[in-house]
Amino acid sequence: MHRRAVGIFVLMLATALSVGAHVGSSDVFFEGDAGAYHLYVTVRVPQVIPGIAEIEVRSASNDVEKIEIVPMRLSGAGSDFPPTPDVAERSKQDPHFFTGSLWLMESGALKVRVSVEGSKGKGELAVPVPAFARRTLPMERSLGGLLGFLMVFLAVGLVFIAGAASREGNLEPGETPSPAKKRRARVVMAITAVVVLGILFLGKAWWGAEATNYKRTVSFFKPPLAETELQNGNRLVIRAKGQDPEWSKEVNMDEVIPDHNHLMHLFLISAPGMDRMWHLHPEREGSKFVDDLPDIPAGHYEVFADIVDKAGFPWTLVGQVDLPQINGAPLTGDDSTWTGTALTPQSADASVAQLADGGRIVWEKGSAPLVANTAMVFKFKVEDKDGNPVKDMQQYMGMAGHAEFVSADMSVFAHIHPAGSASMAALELANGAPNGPPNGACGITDQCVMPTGMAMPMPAQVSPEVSFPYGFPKAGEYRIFVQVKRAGQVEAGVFDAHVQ
Ligand SMILES: [Cu+2]
Repeated sequence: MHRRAVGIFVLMLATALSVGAHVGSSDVFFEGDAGAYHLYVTVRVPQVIPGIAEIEVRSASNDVEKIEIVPMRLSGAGSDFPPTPDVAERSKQDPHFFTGSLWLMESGALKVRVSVEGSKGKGELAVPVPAFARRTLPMERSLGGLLGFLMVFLAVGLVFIAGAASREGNLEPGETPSPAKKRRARVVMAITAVVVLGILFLGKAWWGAEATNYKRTVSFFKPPLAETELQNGNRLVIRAKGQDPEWSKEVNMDEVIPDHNHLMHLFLISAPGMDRMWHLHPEREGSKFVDDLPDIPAGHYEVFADIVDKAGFPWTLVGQVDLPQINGAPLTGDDSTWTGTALTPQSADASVAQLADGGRIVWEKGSAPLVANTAMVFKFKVEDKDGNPVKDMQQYMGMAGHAEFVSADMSVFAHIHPAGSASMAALELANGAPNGPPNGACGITDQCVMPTGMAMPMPAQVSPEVSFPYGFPKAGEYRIFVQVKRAGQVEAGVFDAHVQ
């Protein structure tokens, strides 16, 4: 009952707000190692904060005996002193699967620490969780009616009880109250009514103050917009325009931190249809970002710009831009592009994407339908023109691949890596890099985040198989852009998916 009361209070205070990390896709998906144990972790972030996050952990091996989970701040004060962890419950049907619920008490850059015990000893990892309120949960009308009725009943009852106590409190049984006592009782009732009304008034004022205060603290999480401007024919300028004045105070664009080699990952996707896509890396100039665009046909483009603030909170700035024909510089560095056919519902669920050299990327999709709100592992195999696994795979920005999951209406945009949906910068912070992204240190997975401008060490072999843990947030048509690098060339396989 007490929990329910707290819940009602929280529901009433929560205010309407929307996305932060990614767009329309707030759950966190993760794949990585806790010591000797390979884990898949999903964190279902609550719609309101404070709220309950649902944690799902799947172990790849069957030697796990116990899993403990605890929420903490991602970095800074509080990140070293966790509360007592909860023990995740093992599924009776599936011994590899563990679940638990955690209260997230504050907004911002948090992490969930997962500790594993088993026959191979102990292991630990941390999954970054951007926590933010996303919607209003209005009070149900029936509940409001019931509470209103109870309030009136109690208030009126209190007045009558006070009157009766004064009038008949010290009468003998059977005795009738004197006119003087009746008069006094009426005065007591009037005073009680004034006091009760006063308490109700003060209560309403307190409630209103709390609600305003809550609104002020969470309104920070209104996502900033990407404001674009084209200068000198091919220079795109991107500014973050906070929808709330508090935003620019909280996120200083001068203090964003590099996330897999770049301060910003900019995606331009043609709309509607998504038949063209660019993945670019603008440079920062003061508090704005600029990019000298490559050749781009005239058209309408959706803009998604990923940045990570110094606390490790990932932001996707969203905007649109109408571009004239751009005659620009050739693509350089990590910049890449893809052109193909438009997304149509009929073309849904393709599992093979042809590459320019006759090779292809094959999505090992399996026969099961794609279902929303289900954690999945998306596996892709890169083959040469003879159907053999390619041997020329390289790291692309420190990883075997990058994938963008985009819904047909552009209301969902998620930039995913083999380690999952968390930004690489946040993963490094969560797992103990004290001063932001480390200098070439590798985190819990074998993916290394390198500071901007440093040469990437080329590992001997990058597997021609790349996988991404993710789950579609809602039903509909999606396009998945899978980007890999082969022999110095970035290639994209594009897959359309119908999600139930
Ligand atoms: Cu990426």
